[in-house]
Amino acid sequence: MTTFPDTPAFTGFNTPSRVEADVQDLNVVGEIPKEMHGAFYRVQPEHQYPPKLGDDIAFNGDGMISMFRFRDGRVDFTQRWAKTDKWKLENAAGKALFGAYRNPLTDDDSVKGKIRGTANTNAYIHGGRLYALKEDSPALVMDPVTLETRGYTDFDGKMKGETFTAHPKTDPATGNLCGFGYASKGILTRDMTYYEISPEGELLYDVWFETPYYCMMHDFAITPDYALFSVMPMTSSWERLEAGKPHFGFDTSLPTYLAVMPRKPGTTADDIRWFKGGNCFTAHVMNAHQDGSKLVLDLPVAANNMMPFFPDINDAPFDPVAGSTYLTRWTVDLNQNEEEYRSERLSDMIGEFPRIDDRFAGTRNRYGWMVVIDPSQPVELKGGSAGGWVMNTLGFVDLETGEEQKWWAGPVSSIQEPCFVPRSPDAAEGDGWIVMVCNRLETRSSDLLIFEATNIAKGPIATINIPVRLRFGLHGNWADASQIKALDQAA
Ligand code: V55
Ligand code: FE
Repeated sequence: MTTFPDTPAFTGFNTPSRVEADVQDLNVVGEIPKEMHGAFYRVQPEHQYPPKLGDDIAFNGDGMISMFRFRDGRVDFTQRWAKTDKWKLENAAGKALFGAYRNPLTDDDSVKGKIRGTANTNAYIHGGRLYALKEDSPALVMDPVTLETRGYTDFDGKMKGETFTAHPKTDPATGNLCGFGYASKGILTRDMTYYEISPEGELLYDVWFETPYYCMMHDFAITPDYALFSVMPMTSSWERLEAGKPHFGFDTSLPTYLAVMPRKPGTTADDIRWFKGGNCFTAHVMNAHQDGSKLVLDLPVAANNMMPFFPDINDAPFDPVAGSTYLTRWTVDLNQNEEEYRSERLSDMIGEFPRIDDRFAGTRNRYGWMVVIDPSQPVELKGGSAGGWVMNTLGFVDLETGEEQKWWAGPVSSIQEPCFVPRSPDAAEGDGWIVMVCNRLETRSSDLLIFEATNIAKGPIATINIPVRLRFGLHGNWADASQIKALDQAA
C-alpha cells in the first residue's frame, strides 16, 4: 500500500502528483510570440514512493522532467520521469529502497553500491542531448524530444570521477560544456574534478584537485580563461551520517574560499589560486567575467545559512534574516599578491535563482533576473503549506545603469526560476522573453508565464495554463529548435 506521509514535504502544494503526461495545445491567455520556436525544459523533485524513513526533504525526490514545446504561437506539454537507476530499482520493488539524502548507510542492503542519484536538479541541453542532473552522481542522458531515459553517461569512459554538477555552463566562444564534480572519489571526499566536453560529446580534458574542506559545491562560473569555485561551509562527515543527521550542516566557524583555476588542458592543482573570505553562504552564481587582470564573480550571498533543512552543525536556530541572499560582487586581481577576495553588495533585493542571457556566460553581462522575496508584500496562502517567507516576486537588474524592476505574483502565488529566451540566436543581449512557472498556491495549479525580458514590471504578456498539477521545481533551460535536430524537423 502507498501512503505518503502527512508532513509539509508531502502535503499542500507539495502533495505528490507523479503524473507523466502528453497534452497538446495548452490554453493560452494573451499572445505567445511567434518567434518562440523551441522548448523550455524544467525539473521538479517528486518521490516515486513514500520515503523509506517516514519523511524526507524535497531535495531527495526523484526527477520529473517537463517540456513545453513552442511553435507557431502554440504550446504542447510533455512530462516524464527521469528514470535513474534508483527509479528503476525502486519501481521494480514497488517501494523505496534508498534512504536519506546522501546517506547510503540508510539504504536497503539490496541496493548497496548502486548509483543513488535522483536527476532532480536541472534539465540541461548541450550538443542536442538532454541531461537530467543531480550533483551526487553522473549525468543522466534523456531524449530531448520524447523524454525517454537513455541512462547515465561517463562520456565514453573518460569521466573518471563519480559525479557531475547540476550547474554546467556552455562556453559561448567554444560551444564546450564546462562542468565539474565534487566528492569525485566517493561520498564525502574532498576531491574535485573539472571537465570540458565538446559539442560532439567528447570529454576533452579533466583537472583534479582538492578543496580545503568537504563542502556543497553546487554551482560555479566560467570566464574565457578561468573556472571559479566558491567553497562555503555547508559541510558533512561520516559522524553526521552515522548519527542519522541531515547530510549537510552549516559550520559558521569556517572561512570561505574563491578558487580560480586556469581553463586549459594540463592544468594541475598547483595552478589553482585560493582567495580567502569571511564566513558566509553561497549556492548559485549569476555570472563571472574578466576585466584585464581582474576577475569578477556575481552571486547571491547570505551572512548565514539559507537552507533550514541543512541546519547549523552546533544546532543554532535557523535565522531567516541572516539567511537572506543579496546579489554580491566578488573581485580579485590576479596581478596583485592578494590573499582575500573583495566583496560588495550589488542589490538590496533578497534574491536567489539568478539567471542571465546564457549567450553571455563568462563575459560581462548587462542584465540579470532572479527569484526575489519581497517581505513588504502581503501573503495569504489559502490552501498553501509554504511556511515562512515566500518567493513572491520576479526581479530584474541592469548592472550597467543600476536600474531594477520587480513583478509581484500576488498574495496567493509564488514563482519558480526564470529562464531567458532570445528572440533569435543572434539577437542583442536581453532581446527576448522570460519564461517562468508560477505556483498558484490557493488552487494548487500552475501557469507558465511569458514576460518581455527587459520590461518585466509590466507583467506577463501571456499566461499558459498547465492542466497537470506541478509542484515546487528547481532549474530549467530553453533550447531553440535549431539546437535539437528532431525538434526542428517534427514541425
Ligand atoms: C542544492 C540542490 C540540490 C542538492 C544540493 O540548491 C544542493 C542547492 C535539488 O538538490 O542536492
Ligand atoms: Fe541549483
